[in-house]
Amino acid sequence: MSTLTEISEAMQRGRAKLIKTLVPQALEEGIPAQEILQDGLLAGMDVVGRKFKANEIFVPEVLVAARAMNVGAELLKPYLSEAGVEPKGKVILGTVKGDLHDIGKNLVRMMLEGKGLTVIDLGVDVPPEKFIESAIENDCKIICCSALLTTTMPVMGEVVEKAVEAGVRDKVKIMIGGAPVTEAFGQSINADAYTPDATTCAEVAMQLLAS
Ligand code: B1M
Repeated sequence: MSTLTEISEAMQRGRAKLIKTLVPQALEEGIPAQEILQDGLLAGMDVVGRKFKANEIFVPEVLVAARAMNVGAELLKPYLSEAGVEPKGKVILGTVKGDLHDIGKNLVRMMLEGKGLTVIDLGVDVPPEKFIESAIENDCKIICCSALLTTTMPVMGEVVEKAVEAGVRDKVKIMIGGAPVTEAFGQSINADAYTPDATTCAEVAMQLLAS
């Protein structure tokens, strides 16, 4: 069995300790960090997601898988970041109110930091006004919102509305993403950018800061 398959299977079983051994092993084998993330950790998480949907596994199993995912992602962090980059700007990041999913958000954070951006991570379950208050307080030009539930996606629209109400809509770019989010949804709420994954999010954030 290849190390990537082993990582995917360890992820599915939530074996964080095994992930701690397998990820460095894969790196030693010369497998690129991005491949370990995509074809090992995320491939395993994908199976977890499908089983969760089919009621084959339940919240506790998903939580241990999520813990294993975070352990693996932390190990890859230095390899996914560009070494020695100078701070290039500040970004507010959070998962919107009502939503506790943070694995994707944490990956977004990792990629933004990898580009040399300072990330103010507000965590999960973040009310719309908190995004705006923090952006004003910290003089941030970008707000990044993550949502994983169709029921919490609309909160991203509220973030845009709160920015208008606070009179800062022209000073701050609002970026959105998360599995159920689409380009069309982004346009419907007047977000500045929708990106499908963490890497693209970091690239677009850099472009927006330069514009
Ligand atoms: Co939840 N959950 N969950 N869950 N969970 C989903 C999202 C679901 C699709 C599962 C399913 O049914 N197939 C489903 C949502 C259905 C829907 O709304 N249509 C669901 C549900 C229903 C629920 C609960 C309601 C279940 C319940 O209690 N009955 C509940 C809600 C709790 C809440 O938030 N209030 C719940 C709870 C949980 C756990 C706590 C058990 C756990 C979260 C643990 C944690 O995050 N610490 C969990 C998990 C792990 C999942 C699945 C299995 C995996 C999500 C994940 O981390 N994926 C998920 C099924 C799935 O997505 N296949 C599911 C890996 C992660 C890297 O991907 O977050 O999509 P993702 O991030 C991607 C991109 O989306 C993008 O970048 C990343 C990749 O590079 N991205 C951005 C993310 N944010 C971005 C922001 C950007 C740009 C890109 O710009 C700012």
